[in-house]
Amino acid sequence: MAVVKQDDRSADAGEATREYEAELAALRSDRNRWRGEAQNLAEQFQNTPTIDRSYLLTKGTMRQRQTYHMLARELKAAEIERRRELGQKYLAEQALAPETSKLVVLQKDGFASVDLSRHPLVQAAVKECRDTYQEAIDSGKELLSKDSLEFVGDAGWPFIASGGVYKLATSPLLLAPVIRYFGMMPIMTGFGLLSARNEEFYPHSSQRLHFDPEDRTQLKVFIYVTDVDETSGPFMAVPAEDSAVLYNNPDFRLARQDDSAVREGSIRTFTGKAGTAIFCDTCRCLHAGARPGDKKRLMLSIEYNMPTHLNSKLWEGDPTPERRSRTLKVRDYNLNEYTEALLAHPKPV
Ligand SMILES: O=C(O)CCC(=O)C(=O)O
Ligand SMILES: [Fe+2]
Repeated sequence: MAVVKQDDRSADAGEATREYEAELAALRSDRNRWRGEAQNLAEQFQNTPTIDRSYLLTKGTMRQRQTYHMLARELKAAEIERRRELGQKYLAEQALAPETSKLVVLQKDGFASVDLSRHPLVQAAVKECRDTYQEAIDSGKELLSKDSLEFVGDAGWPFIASGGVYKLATSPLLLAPVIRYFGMMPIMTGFGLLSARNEEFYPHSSQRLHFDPEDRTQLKVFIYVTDVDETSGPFMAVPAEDSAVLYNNPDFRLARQDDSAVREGSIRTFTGKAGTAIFCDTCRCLHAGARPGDKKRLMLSIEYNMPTHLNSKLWEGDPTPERRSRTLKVRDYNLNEYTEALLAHPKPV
C-alpha cells in the first residue's frame, strides 16, 4: 500500500489519491478473485463447507484427492512455474555427481534405487546417523515411537545445517533425480532417522502395504544406514503401474492392505548395504517395511514434496491451518535461492 507522506500532499495530492484508488481496486479484485475460488472449491466438495485438508489427509477418497491436487496446481500455478524455472536452472548450473546425473525415476515405476555407498556425502551422512543412534542408545532415554518405527532424530535436531545429513539432503546427488521426477524444485518437508522395531508385527502400522496421504505424488529418499538383507525388515514397494488398481479407484480411501491386494510377484524388496538409496513415490506406490526379522534396520528418510501437498495452505486466508513443516526447525544461515525454496520458509511481510 502506498504511504502518503505529509510533505507530498500539497505537492501532488491528485497523484497520491489516484495511487490509493488503484491500490483499493486491486485489493477489491483480489478479494473477489479469492471469493470466486472459494466458491469453486466449495462446489467441488458439496458435503464439506470448506476445503478441509485435515479431512482429506485422513479420510479423503482418491477422487477427492485427485480433484484437490488439480485445484491446488491451478491455484499455485505461479509458484509451480517459479519452481520449474528454478529446477531447470539448478540442473543446468550444478555439478552433477556421476552416480545420479543420469538417474531417472520412471513414472511407471515410481521408484529407483542406487548404491551411493562410495559417495563421500553419503558416507558422512551415514556416519552422522550412526553416531546419533549410538548417542541416543547411550543416553538411555526412550525413543519416540509409532508402531513399527522409532524416531531417533529429526530435521533441526540433532541434524543441524552444518551436519552431513542436511548437506546430503540439499545436494545435487539427491536433488537432481527429484527435480527431474517432479519437473520442478521441490520443498523438503522433513527428514529423520528411523529405527525399525522389527521384533513384532503391528497390523495397523506401515509394515503393511499402504499409500502415504500427503499428496497425489511425492518422493521419499530412503538411505540405509545399516546393511539390509531379507531378515532386517527391508523397504518394499509395488511399482506405480501395479499400485494403480487402488490409486485409480475413485472410491478408495487410504487403508492398509494385505500383500494379496496386488498382483502376485509385483512387490519389490529392496536389500542393500549401508549407503543404498531408494527413491520412492510413496503416494503412488503401495509400500511397506520393517517386517519382523532378526536384524536391526536403521534408515534415513528424506521427504520432498510439491507445493500442492495437503499440509500446505491452499490460499492466503485458507481456514485450515498450515502444518509446520518439519524442516522449519533447520537454521541454515547460508541460504541461497535453492535452499530457500527447499525449506520454503515463509517470507517476512
Ligand atoms: O518401515 C518402512 O520401511 C516403511 C516406511 C514408510 O512407510 C514411510 O516412510 O512412508
Ligand atoms: Fe509410508
